[in-house]
Amino acid sequence: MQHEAIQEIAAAGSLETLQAVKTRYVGKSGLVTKELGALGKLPPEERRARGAEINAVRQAIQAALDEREAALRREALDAKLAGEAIDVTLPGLPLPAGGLHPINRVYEDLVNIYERLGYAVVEGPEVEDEHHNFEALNVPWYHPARDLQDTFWLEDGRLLRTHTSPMQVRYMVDHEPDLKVVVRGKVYRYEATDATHESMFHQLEGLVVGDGISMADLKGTIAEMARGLYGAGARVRFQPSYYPFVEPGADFAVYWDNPRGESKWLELGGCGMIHPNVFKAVDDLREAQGKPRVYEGKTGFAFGLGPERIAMLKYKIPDIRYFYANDPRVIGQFRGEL
Ligand code: FA5
Repeated sequence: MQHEAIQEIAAAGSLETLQAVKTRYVGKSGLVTKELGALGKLPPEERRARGAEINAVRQAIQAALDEREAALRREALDAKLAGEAIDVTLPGLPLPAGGLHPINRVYEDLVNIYERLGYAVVEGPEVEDEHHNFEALNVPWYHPARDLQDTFWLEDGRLLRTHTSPMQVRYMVDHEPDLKVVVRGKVYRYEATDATHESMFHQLEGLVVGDGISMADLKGTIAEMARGLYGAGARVRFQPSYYPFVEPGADFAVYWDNPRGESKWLELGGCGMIHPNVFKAVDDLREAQGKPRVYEGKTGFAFGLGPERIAMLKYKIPDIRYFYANDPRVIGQFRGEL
């Protein structure tokens, strides 16, 4: 019986089978247990020897059971660990990586330059009212300059801002001079699109107000930006221009000079010295809110430019409409480069 039991124990491939073997031999009504129970029927002189014999068998079986159980538990644990192990030598699965849109990259470059110069950076509402977008910027309803900017009107009389300049007004109403701020955000114009014009595009607006701010400060600031974008040798050009909210006004271009021979003047935006009528409109709005009039007699400059132009040259994108057409082949080129 011992021999059979040991064989069955060795053959038990699982803890369940082993448990069944255990029950059959040493369980309450197992074979060994029964033998022990039968001892009482033996004559007393045989009982002692037979008892010792059966006990030895029981101990041998029990020892084999314990050993097998430990082995089976070890195997189960090993198998579990092996199943959970991570093979660090396997090649990883490629994960699709995102990337920054080229316009946001240009914005980051620009904002870094202005933050270094101590400017605050803000955004502002894309849905504007007529007063902030036009009137307060010295563009009354009858003014021919309104024709320069065709506007998307909302049914409630508001509009999609046609430039970031209304934020000049909002920022001055909320802050007292001296101040330096750049505004980033989307603007909208109702116009036919072509390779360099979109109906939704972006602007970066700059505004500096204080005492004795001059055109020289404006030119120095634009030149500093150009150097930040295109390196120490960057050149800037100013040409007289007209915007109702500045006097004098100018358009500025930077010389894009690179070793691949793609050098050219890049018309970037408009700028000028803040028109006194804008300061007056700001003080009127402040007064209506119970704030002191603090802009009369101040001087300042503003500028506004389109980051699309910079991005088109920098990333060799020939048509502005590619930026927003959601063609994955365009945006996909910027994947993973953060
Ligand atoms: C303005 O929008 C003025 N607010 C800029 C300004 C600010 C002048 C402060 C003076 C003081 P303009 O309409 O020229 O100006 O637009 C400024 C820049 O936006 C342009 O130089 C150009 O880079 C970009 N831009 C204008 N229209 C479009 C368009 N349809 N698509 C893409 N970029 C455009």
